[in-house]
Amino acid sequence: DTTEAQAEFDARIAAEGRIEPRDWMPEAYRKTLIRQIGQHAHSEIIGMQPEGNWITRAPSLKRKSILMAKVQDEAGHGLYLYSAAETLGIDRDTMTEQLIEGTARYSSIFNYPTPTWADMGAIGWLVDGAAICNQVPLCRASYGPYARAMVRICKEESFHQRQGFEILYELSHGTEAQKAMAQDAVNRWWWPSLMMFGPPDADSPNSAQSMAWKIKRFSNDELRQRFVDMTVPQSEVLGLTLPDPDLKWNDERGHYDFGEIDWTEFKEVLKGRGPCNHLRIANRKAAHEGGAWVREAATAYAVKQSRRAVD
Ligand code: FAQ
Repeated sequence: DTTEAQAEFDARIAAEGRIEPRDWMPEAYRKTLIRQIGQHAHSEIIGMQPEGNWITRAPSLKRKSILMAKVQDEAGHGLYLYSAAETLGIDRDTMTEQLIEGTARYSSIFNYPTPTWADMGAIGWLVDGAAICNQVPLCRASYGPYARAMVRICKEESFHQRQGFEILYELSHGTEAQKAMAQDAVNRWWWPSLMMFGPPDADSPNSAQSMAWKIKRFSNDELRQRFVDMTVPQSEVLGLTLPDPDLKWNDERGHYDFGEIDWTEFKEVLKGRGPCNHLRIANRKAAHEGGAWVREAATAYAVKQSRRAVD
């Protein structure tokens, strides 16, 4: 009986319990999770491209091996997240189709280019930093498989953030040209990183319901503020400036004030008109098509093995 199942679901959420794949859940809860976890998985997979761009050009063998490991971690995160989404009744092929056709979203941040090595530092420091702020509370999301996937992902993101900070620290304490390159990367990545948290609370159609379901634990603006507060002191250690003249400590609020985000740019990127949207999808499509023979071979092998098991 649905009313009884709904009451049980509500009670579980109220008691900070976890919803598991076989439990009854409202269809809208399932849909929201498929949307958010799917977008999150796509972000990890598309997010391999901006950094993948530098693997062949990393400045040393050590830097190259660290970067390769980071990009592989991102692939791993994408795979755990696709698996978590699959427990809700959608399959990975369908999600991949949606991504390639352009009907599924992924994070706006991965539509910006990476013209210099310092971008690897800025992505680690700012993009992974923002990802951690957003994702640590998701370790307590009400849906079990998502929350559990987040625990390992957050540990790896913390390491990624440190490695980005270290790249920028080295550059900002290097030659004038290196410091200028680090500053330029920070100038380009700062505002798009703030956009990762999503629209302002007043324009966030999904927040209220997702918070009531305890999928999201904090609002977009709350997490954005947390990120700013965490990052400003780190920028001081780096000796780099954040490109916002309005950024200053507000004693009364106990937070940093910051300038107005360009929401027109955010909306343009979401509509597919960011600097690299076309390239990212074209690359993903080519990789998917290029990998078709691997999927076919794996399926043929699995069929053969299962026949053997029967014989
Ligand atoms: N980009 O009502 P809300 C990473 C969409 S980190 C694109 O506020 P919600 C690690 C939103 O989907 C990046 N779209 O939505 C890494 C919705 O559209 P829809 C991935 C955005 O869901 C680091 C509409 O706007 N992290 O990959 C964005 O309650 C380095 C209205 O927004 C996650 O996905 C955006 N920035 O809150 C990898 C975290 N913001 O579906 C490689 C999990 C909003 O209604 C290298 N996700 N939209 O058409 C979340 O926490 C939430 O989904 C939010 C959005 C906070 C992103």
